This record gives sequence, C-alpha cells and structure tokens, in this order.
Amino acid sequence: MAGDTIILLIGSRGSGKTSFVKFAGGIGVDPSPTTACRAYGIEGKSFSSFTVIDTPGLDDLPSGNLAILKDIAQTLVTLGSPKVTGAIFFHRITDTRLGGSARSHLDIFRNLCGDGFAEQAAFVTTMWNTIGRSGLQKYQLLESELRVKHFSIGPGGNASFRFGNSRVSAVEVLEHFADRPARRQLLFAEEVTRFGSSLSGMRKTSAGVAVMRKSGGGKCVIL
Ligand SMILES: Nc1nc2c(ncn2[C@@H]2O[C@H](COP(=O)(O)OP(=O)(O)OP(=O)(O)O)[C@@H](O)[C@H]2O)c(=O)[nH]1
Ligand SMILES: [Mg+2]
Repeated sequence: MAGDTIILLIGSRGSGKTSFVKFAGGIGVDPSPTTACRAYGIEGKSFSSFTVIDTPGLDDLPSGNLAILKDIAQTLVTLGSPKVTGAIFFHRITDTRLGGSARSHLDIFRNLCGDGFAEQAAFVTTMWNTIGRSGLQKYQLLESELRVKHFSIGPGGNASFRFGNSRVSAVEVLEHFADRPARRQLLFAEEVTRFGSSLSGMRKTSAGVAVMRKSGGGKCVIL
C-alpha cells in the first residue's frame, strides 16, 4: 500500500466518505454502505501518494461505535501500526439540525484526533450539488455557523471544504494535506499501540471514553 501520509475518514452514515474516495481515485471502491474499514492508495499529479482509510458511518449506539473503533484499530495494526497524520470529518450540509448523534460523532472525532492536531484535521461538507440556487444562501449561513461553533478540534484553526462531488474537489482537499508538516500523530493511533486493538483496549482510548460517555456512564450492551 503506497502512501506515507495516512488520512482517516470519519462521519455519520451516508455523509459521503466513500464517494470522496471514489472521486479521489480509489481503485475498487464499493459505492454501497460501508460495513468495514478499508485502506485505499491514492495517487495524484499534484501530490505524492496517500493512504486513505474509509470507515463505516458512525452509529447512534455506543456498541456499534466501539465496534467501528476496533475495526479502525485492527486496520492500523494490519497496515503495520503506521503513523496517521491526517483526519477528515464529513458532514452533509443538508443535515440542518445538528442533533445529538451528530454532536456525539463530532465529539468522537475530536477524541480520535487529540490535542494539537487541528492543523492536520479538516471538515468536509457534502451534498452541495443537491442545493438549488435559491437555497444556497441559507446553507452558506449554516456552513459559517458550523465552522464557528462546531468544526473545531482545538486551537490552531481547522480547514473546512465544500465537497463538489468531483475529482477536482477531492484533489483540492487532499492537496491540503500534501505540504502539511506532520507534526503530530493521531492520538487514537498512539493509543492503539499502547492499549491494543481489542474491545477492552478500545474502552481505554479517548475516543472509546467519548463513545461510552454517550452510553450513560459505562454501560454498554455488547461488553
Ligand atoms: N448529490 C450528492 N450525492 C452524494 C454526495 N456525497 C455522497 N452522495 C451520495 O450519497 C450516498 C451516500 O454516500 P456515501 O459516499 O456512500 O456515504 P458514506 O459516508 O460512505 O456512507 P456509509 O458508508 O454508509 O457511512 C450515495 O448514494 C452517494 O452517491 C454529494 O456530495 N452529492
Ligand atoms: Mg461508505
């Protein structure tokens, strides 16, 4: 698998992660809902190669999200416990209410990234091409609000992109990561090295703690 820079894709179900990989040039991309993590090598003219890890859409249930964390951890172990130096959160701009599950997914994303990772993270809003001209202003305002109030994982400022459902748009997002000094490693990848990739290991990671917080203080059906 080519690609020194490894980027993790995170988001709710149907937020556009796999479509992004398809437009970015991933080979053998399955357009149906993603049920397991998969790493894709992406080559580009304007950047050296990347490895992008596509993940299943985050769930509403803590048990489902812990299983996704375990899958991500095992994918990292299979890849040889690489350094993950980029992460992207996907959000459908047409999801106008940032309800409980979207907030908890953002919380999981922040905890996967860890402190000091803001410059290496990006937020991508999708479904812009489904919005007619008359509705555009409303969604532009919503996007500004999301950027100011929610699309932050800490000091340093996060990049935010509108995905235009095209190769050009996917490349624009990837170029952001191309010349970025990889100062830090994704916190979750460090924690997998420390705690392992079992379900009990997942509960010790910051993202696992964020998942369990949603379950109301440590009760989780599958454990
Ligand atoms: N029109 C439009 N459709 C999109 C866009 N992004 C994704 N879609 C469509 O939305 C559906 C879900 O997209 P996916 O890329 O599979 O979403 P996902 O985040 O990988 O979904 P899960 O794997 O279930 O988590 C597919 O039918 C896509 O073709 C977009 O920007 N515009
Ligand atoms: Mg998918």
